[in-house]
Amino acid sequence: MKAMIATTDWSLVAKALGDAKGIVLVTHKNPDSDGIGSQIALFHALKAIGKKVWIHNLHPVPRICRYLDGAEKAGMGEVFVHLGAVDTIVSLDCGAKYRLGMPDSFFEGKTLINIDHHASNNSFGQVNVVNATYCATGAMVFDLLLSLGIALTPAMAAAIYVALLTDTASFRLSTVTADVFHLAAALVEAGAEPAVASKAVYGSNSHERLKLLKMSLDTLQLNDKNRSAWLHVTEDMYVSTAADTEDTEGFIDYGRAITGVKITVFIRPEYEGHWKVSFRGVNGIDVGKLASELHGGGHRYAAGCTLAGTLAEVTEKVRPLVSSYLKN
Ligand SMILES: [Mn+2]
Repeated sequence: MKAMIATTDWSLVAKALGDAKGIVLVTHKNPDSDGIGSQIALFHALKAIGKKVWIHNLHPVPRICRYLDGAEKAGMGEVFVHLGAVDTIVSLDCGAKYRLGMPDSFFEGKTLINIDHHASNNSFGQVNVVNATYCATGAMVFDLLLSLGIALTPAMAAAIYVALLTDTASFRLSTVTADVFHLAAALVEAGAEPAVASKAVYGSNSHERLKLLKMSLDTLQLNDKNRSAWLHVTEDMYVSTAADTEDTEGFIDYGRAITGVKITVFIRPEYEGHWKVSFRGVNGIDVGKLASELHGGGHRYAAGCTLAGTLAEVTEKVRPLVSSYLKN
Protein backbone atom coordinates (compact mmCIF):
# COMPACT_ATOMS: atom_id res chain seq x y z
CA MET A 1 0.00 0.00 0.00
CA LYS A 2 1.20 3.47 -0.75
CA ALA A 3 0.41 6.66 1.06
CA MET A 4 -1.90 9.18 -0.55
CA ILE A 5 0.60 11.95 0.22
CA ALA A 6 3.88 10.36 1.25
CA THR A 7 5.43 13.62 2.44
CA THR A 8 2.88 14.27 5.21
CA ASP A 9 4.68 14.42 8.54
CA TRP A 10 2.76 12.35 11.09
CA SER A 11 5.56 12.19 13.67
CA LEU A 12 4.01 14.65 16.16
CA VAL A 13 0.62 12.97 15.91
CA ALA A 14 2.23 9.55 16.37
CA LYS A 15 4.09 10.82 19.43
CA ALA A 16 0.98 12.41 20.97
CA LEU A 17 -1.13 9.29 20.36
CA GLY A 18 1.67 7.09 21.71
CA ASP A 19 1.79 9.12 24.94
CA ALA A 20 -2.00 9.26 25.31
CA LYS A 21 -3.69 7.32 28.13
CA GLY A 22 -7.24 8.01 27.01
CA ILE A 23 -8.38 9.45 23.69
CA VAL A 24 -11.66 10.90 22.46
CA LEU A 25 -12.28 11.39 18.74
CA VAL A 26 -14.52 14.30 17.77
CA THR A 27 -15.84 15.81 14.55
CA HIS A 28 -17.94 18.85 13.63
CA LYS A 29 -21.59 19.60 14.46
CA ASN A 30 -24.05 17.91 12.12
CA PRO A 31 -21.37 15.36 11.28
CA ASP A 32 -20.97 14.06 7.74
CA SER A 33 -19.65 10.76 6.43
CA ASP A 34 -16.07 12.02 6.18
CA GLY A 35 -15.97 13.01 9.85
CA ILE A 36 -17.73 9.86 11.03
CA GLY A 37 -15.79 7.52 8.72
CA SER A 38 -12.52 9.07 9.91
CA GLN A 39 -13.54 8.65 13.53
CA ILE A 40 -14.60 5.04 13.12
CA ALA A 41 -11.45 4.01 11.24
CA LEU A 42 -9.19 5.69 13.80
CA PHE A 43 -11.27 4.25 16.66
CA HIS A 44 -10.70 0.68 15.45
CA ALA A 45 -7.02 1.38 14.79
CA LEU A 46 -6.35 2.83 18.24
CA LYS A 47 -8.24 -0.04 19.86
CA ALA A 48 -6.06 -2.45 17.88
CA ILE A 49 -2.93 -0.99 19.48
CA GLY A 50 -4.44 -1.21 22.95
CA LYS A 51 -5.55 2.40 23.46
CA LYS A 52 -8.54 3.53 25.51
CA VAL A 53 -10.62 5.40 22.96
CA TRP A 54 -14.10 6.90 22.57
CA ILE A 55 -16.07 8.58 19.80
CA HIS A 56 -18.12 11.59 20.83
CA ASN A 57 -19.91 14.35 18.90
CA LEU A 58 -22.45 17.03 19.65
CA HIS A 59 -24.91 15.52 17.16
CA PRO A 60 -25.84 11.93 16.23
CA VAL A 61 -24.32 9.81 13.49
CA PRO A 62 -26.20 10.52 10.23
CA ARG A 63 -28.50 7.72 9.12
CA ILE A 64 -26.44 6.99 5.99
CA CYS A 65 -23.42 6.03 8.15
CA ARG A 66 -25.16 3.89 10.70
CA TYR A 67 -24.41 0.68 8.79
CA LEU A 68 -20.70 1.05 9.60
CA ASP A 69 -19.28 -1.33 12.15
CA GLY A 70 -18.41 1.01 15.03
CA ALA A 71 -21.09 3.66 14.39
CA GLU A 72 -22.95 2.36 17.44
CA LYS A 73 -19.97 3.38 19.61
CA ALA A 74 -20.50 7.11 19.00
CA GLY A 75 -21.73 9.11 21.97
CA MET A 76 -23.42 12.49 21.58
CA GLY A 77 -24.32 15.70 23.39
CA GLU A 78 -22.53 18.49 25.23
CA VAL A 79 -21.72 16.17 28.13
CA PHE A 80 -19.02 13.54 27.64
CA VAL A 81 -19.08 11.27 30.68
CA HIS A 82 -15.60 9.74 30.21
CA LEU A 83 -13.86 13.13 30.20
CA GLY A 84 -11.92 12.25 33.39
CA ALA A 85 -10.32 9.26 31.67
CA VAL A 86 -9.18 11.28 28.66
CA ASP A 87 -5.97 13.29 28.21
CA THR A 88 -6.04 13.60 24.42
CA ILE A 89 -8.67 14.87 21.98
CA VAL A 90 -8.43 14.22 18.24
CA SER A 91 -10.49 16.59 16.08
CA LEU A 92 -11.19 15.14 12.64
CA ASP A 93 -12.53 16.98 9.57
CA CYS A 94 -13.33 20.15 11.51
CA GLY A 95 -12.18 23.53 10.19
CA ALA A 96 -12.60 25.54 13.40
CA LYS A 97 -12.72 24.70 17.10
CA TYR A 98 -16.15 26.28 17.66
CA ARG A 99 -17.60 24.00 14.97
CA LEU A 100 -17.03 21.03 17.28
CA GLY A 101 -19.84 22.57 19.35
CA MET A 102 -18.37 21.36 22.64
CA PRO A 103 -18.12 23.56 25.78
CA ASP A 104 -14.74 25.03 26.86
CA SER A 105 -14.60 22.61 29.81
CA PHE A 106 -14.33 19.71 27.34
CA PHE A 107 -10.91 20.94 26.16
CA GLU A 108 -9.42 22.04 29.51
CA GLY A 109 -6.08 20.40 30.25
CA LYS A 110 -6.22 18.09 27.22
CA THR A 111 -3.84 17.76 24.30
CA LEU A 112 -5.80 18.68 21.18
CA ILE A 113 -4.76 17.04 17.91
CA ASN A 114 -6.27 18.62 14.78
CA ILE A 115 -6.36 16.51 11.60
CA ASP A 116 -8.22 18.18 8.73
CA HIS A 117 -8.33 19.06 5.04
CA HIS A 118 -10.30 22.35 5.13
CA ALA A 119 -8.29 25.19 3.60
CA SER A 120 -9.87 27.54 6.15
CA ASN A 121 -8.56 25.51 9.13
CA ASN A 122 -6.72 27.87 11.50
CA SER A 123 -4.59 25.14 13.17
CA PHE A 124 -6.44 25.36 16.49
CA GLY A 125 -4.82 22.27 18.03
CA GLN A 126 -1.58 21.81 19.94
CA VAL A 127 -0.65 19.31 17.23
CA ASN A 128 -1.92 20.05 13.71
CA VAL A 129 -1.85 18.20 10.44
CA VAL A 130 -3.85 20.37 8.06
CA ASN A 131 -3.56 19.79 4.34
CA ALA A 132 -6.17 20.96 1.86
CA THR A 133 -4.76 18.85 -0.95
CA TYR A 134 -6.33 15.76 0.63
CA CYS A 135 -9.72 15.03 -0.93
CA ALA A 136 -11.06 13.77 2.40
CA THR A 137 -10.00 13.56 6.04
CA GLY A 138 -10.54 9.82 5.66
CA ALA A 139 -7.60 9.78 3.25
CA MET A 140 -5.52 11.48 5.93
CA VAL A 141 -6.48 8.80 8.44
CA PHE A 142 -5.40 6.19 5.87
CA ASP A 143 -1.97 7.82 5.66
CA LEU A 144 -1.77 8.09 9.44
CA LEU A 145 -2.55 4.39 9.90
CA LEU A 146 0.04 3.53 7.29
CA SER A 147 2.65 5.60 9.10
CA LEU A 148 1.70 3.95 12.40
CA GLY A 149 2.07 0.53 10.80
CA ILE A 150 -1.50 -0.48 11.65
CA ALA A 151 -2.97 -3.08 9.28
CA LEU A 152 -6.34 -2.12 7.76
CA THR A 153 -9.24 -4.31 8.83
CA PRO A 154 -12.45 -4.51 6.76
CA ALA A 155 -14.18 -2.25 9.33
CA MET A 156 -11.49 0.43 9.01
CA ALA A 157 -11.45 0.13 5.22
CA ALA A 158 -15.26 0.45 4.98
CA ALA A 159 -15.23 3.57 7.16
CA ILE A 160 -12.49 5.28 5.13
CA TYR A 161 -14.20 4.24 1.89
CA VAL A 162 -17.45 6.01 2.76
CA ALA A 163 -15.46 9.13 3.71
CA LEU A 164 -13.76 9.06 0.33
CA LEU A 165 -16.98 8.33 -1.56
CA THR A 166 -18.95 11.21 -0.07
CA ASP A 167 -16.24 13.89 0.10
CA THR A 168 -15.49 13.38 -3.59
CA ALA A 169 -19.25 13.34 -4.40
CA SER A 170 -18.85 9.80 -5.74
CA PHE A 171 -15.50 10.44 -7.39
CA ARG A 172 -16.94 13.36 -9.38
CA LEU A 173 -14.92 16.35 -8.12
CA SER A 174 -11.72 17.80 -9.48
CA THR A 175 -9.98 16.60 -6.31
CA VAL A 176 -10.19 13.10 -7.80
CA THR A 177 -6.78 12.04 -9.07
CA ALA A 178 -5.30 8.67 -9.95
CA ASP A 179 -4.06 8.52 -6.35
CA VAL A 180 -7.66 8.68 -5.12
CA PHE A 181 -8.50 5.59 -7.18
CA HIS A 182 -5.35 3.86 -5.90
CA LEU A 183 -6.56 4.57 -2.39
CA ALA A 184 -10.07 3.33 -3.20
CA ALA A 185 -8.58 0.14 -4.66
CA ALA A 186 -6.47 -0.41 -1.54
CA LEU A 187 -9.59 0.00 0.61
CA VAL A 188 -11.56 -2.50 -1.47
CA GLU A 189 -8.65 -4.95 -1.25
CA ALA A 190 -8.75 -4.49 2.52
CA GLY A 191 -12.44 -5.38 2.64
CA ALA A 192 -14.45 -2.23 1.86
CA GLU A 193 -17.57 -3.03 -0.18
CA PRO A 194 -18.42 -0.25 -2.70
CA ALA A 195 -21.91 -1.57 -3.44
CA VAL A 196 -22.81 -1.64 0.25
CA ALA A 197 -21.51 1.90 0.73
CA SER A 198 -23.32 3.22 -2.37
CA LYS A 199 -26.59 1.63 -1.31
CA ALA A 200 -26.31 3.11 2.18
CA VAL A 201 -25.37 6.60 0.98
CA TYR A 202 -27.33 7.02 -2.25
CA GLY A 203 -29.92 4.26 -2.24
CA SER A 204 -31.60 4.67 1.12
CA ASN A 205 -34.00 7.56 0.54
CA SER A 206 -37.06 7.88 2.73
CA HIS A 207 -40.38 9.03 1.28
CA GLU A 208 -40.12 12.08 3.59
CA ARG A 209 -36.80 13.05 2.04
CA LEU A 210 -38.19 12.84 -1.50
CA LYS A 211 -41.22 14.94 -0.53
CA LEU A 212 -38.83 17.58 0.85
CA LEU A 213 -36.68 17.38 -2.28
CA LYS A 214 -39.75 17.99 -4.43
CA MET A 215 -40.60 21.12 -2.43
CA SER A 216 -37.01 22.34 -2.48
CA LEU A 217 -36.72 21.86 -6.24
CA ASP A 218 -39.85 24.01 -6.59
CA THR A 219 -37.79 26.87 -5.12
CA LEU A 220 -35.01 26.48 -7.68
CA GLN A 221 -34.09 29.74 -9.40
CA LEU A 222 -31.36 30.66 -11.81
CA ASN A 223 -29.76 34.09 -11.52
CA ASP A 224 -26.70 35.86 -12.94
CA LYS A 225 -27.62 34.93 -16.51
CA ASN A 226 -28.17 31.31 -15.49
CA ARG A 227 -24.74 31.02 -13.90
CA SER A 228 -25.94 30.82 -10.30
CA ALA A 229 -28.54 28.36 -9.01
CA TRP A 230 -30.48 28.96 -5.80
CA LEU A 231 -32.66 26.65 -3.78
CA HIS A 232 -33.79 26.43 -0.18
CA VAL A 233 -35.91 24.66 2.39
CA THR A 234 -37.87 26.24 5.24
CA GLU A 235 -39.04 25.14 8.66
CA ASP A 236 -42.60 24.84 7.25
CA MET A 237 -41.33 22.36 4.67
CA TYR A 238 -39.77 20.23 7.40
CA VAL A 239 -43.08 20.25 9.26
CA SER A 240 -45.28 19.42 6.29
CA THR A 241 -43.03 16.58 5.05
CA ALA A 242 -41.83 15.24 8.44
CA ALA A 243 -38.30 15.35 6.99
CA ASP A 244 -35.32 16.87 8.81
CA THR A 245 -32.00 18.64 8.22
CA GLU A 246 -30.21 15.41 7.47
CA ASP A 247 -32.61 14.76 4.59
CA THR A 248 -31.29 17.84 2.76
CA GLU A 249 -27.92 16.16 2.15
CA GLY A 250 -27.16 16.37 -1.58
CA PHE A 251 -29.98 18.79 -2.52
CA ILE A 252 -27.36 21.35 -3.52
CA ASP A 253 -26.00 18.94 -6.13
CA TYR A 254 -29.14 19.42 -8.24
CA GLY A 255 -28.08 23.03 -8.78
CA ARG A 256 -24.49 22.07 -9.42
CA ALA A 257 -25.62 19.61 -12.09
CA ILE A 258 -27.28 22.25 -14.26
CA THR A 259 -25.37 23.08 -17.44
CA GLY A 260 -23.72 26.48 -17.24
CA VAL A 261 -24.20 26.90 -13.49
CA LYS A 262 -20.99 27.98 -11.80
CA ILE A 263 -22.16 28.67 -8.25
CA THR A 264 -24.98 26.90 -6.42
CA VAL A 265 -26.45 28.29 -3.21
CA PHE A 266 -28.56 26.18 -0.86
CA ILE A 267 -30.18 27.80 2.18
CA ARG A 268 -31.77 25.94 5.09
CA PRO A 269 -32.81 26.82 8.64
CA GLU A 270 -29.95 26.36 11.10
CA TYR A 271 -31.32 27.55 14.45
CA GLU A 272 -33.78 30.21 15.62
CA GLY A 273 -33.46 33.16 13.24
CA HIS A 274 -30.32 31.78 11.55
CA TRP A 275 -29.77 30.11 8.21
CA LYS A 276 -27.07 27.79 6.97
CA VAL A 277 -25.95 28.91 3.52
CA SER A 278 -24.01 26.33 1.51
CA PHE A 279 -22.06 27.00 -1.66
CA ARG A 280 -20.77 24.77 -4.43
CA GLY A 281 -18.50 26.08 -7.15
CA VAL A 282 -16.87 24.91 -10.32
CA ASN A 283 -13.25 25.02 -11.37
CA GLY A 284 -11.92 28.57 -11.32
CA ILE A 285 -14.32 29.89 -8.67
CA ASP A 286 -13.26 29.80 -5.03
CA VAL A 287 -16.44 29.51 -2.95
CA GLY A 288 -14.27 28.93 0.14
CA LYS A 289 -13.13 32.53 -0.23
CA LEU A 290 -16.69 33.65 -0.89
CA ALA A 291 -17.89 31.94 2.31
CA SER A 292 -15.04 33.45 4.32
CA GLU A 293 -16.26 36.92 3.29
CA LEU A 294 -19.45 35.98 5.13
CA HIS A 295 -17.49 34.67 8.16
CA GLY A 296 -17.87 31.06 7.07
CA GLY A 297 -15.35 28.65 5.62
CA GLY A 298 -14.74 25.43 3.78
CA HIS A 299 -13.06 24.26 0.63
CA ARG A 300 -12.48 25.80 -2.79
CA TYR A 301 -15.41 23.92 -4.29
CA ALA A 302 -17.64 23.44 -1.24
CA ALA A 303 -18.14 25.89 1.60
CA GLY A 304 -20.73 27.51 3.79
CA CYS A 305 -21.64 30.07 6.42
CA THR A 306 -24.36 30.90 8.92
CA LEU A 307 -26.32 34.15 8.60
CA ALA A 308 -28.98 35.79 10.77
CA GLY A 309 -32.22 37.28 9.47
CA THR A 310 -35.22 36.23 7.43
CA LEU A 311 -34.78 34.06 4.36
CA ALA A 312 -35.32 37.13 2.17
CA GLU A 313 -32.74 39.17 4.09
CA VAL A 314 -30.17 36.39 3.92
CA THR A 315 -30.77 35.94 0.20
CA GLU A 316 -30.39 39.68 -0.42
CA LYS A 317 -27.13 39.71 1.52
CA VAL A 318 -25.60 36.81 -0.39
CA ARG A 319 -26.83 37.65 -3.89
CA PRO A 320 -24.53 40.59 -4.75
CA LEU A 321 -21.51 38.72 -3.41
CA VAL A 322 -22.27 35.69 -5.58
CA SER A 323 -22.71 38.01 -8.58
CA SER A 324 -19.33 39.58 -7.90
CA TYR A 325 -17.70 36.15 -8.17
CA LEU A 326 -19.33 35.65 -11.58
CA LYS A 327 -18.20 38.91 -13.18
CA ASN A 328 -15.70 37.41 -15.62
MN1 LIG B 1 -14.18 16.36 4.77
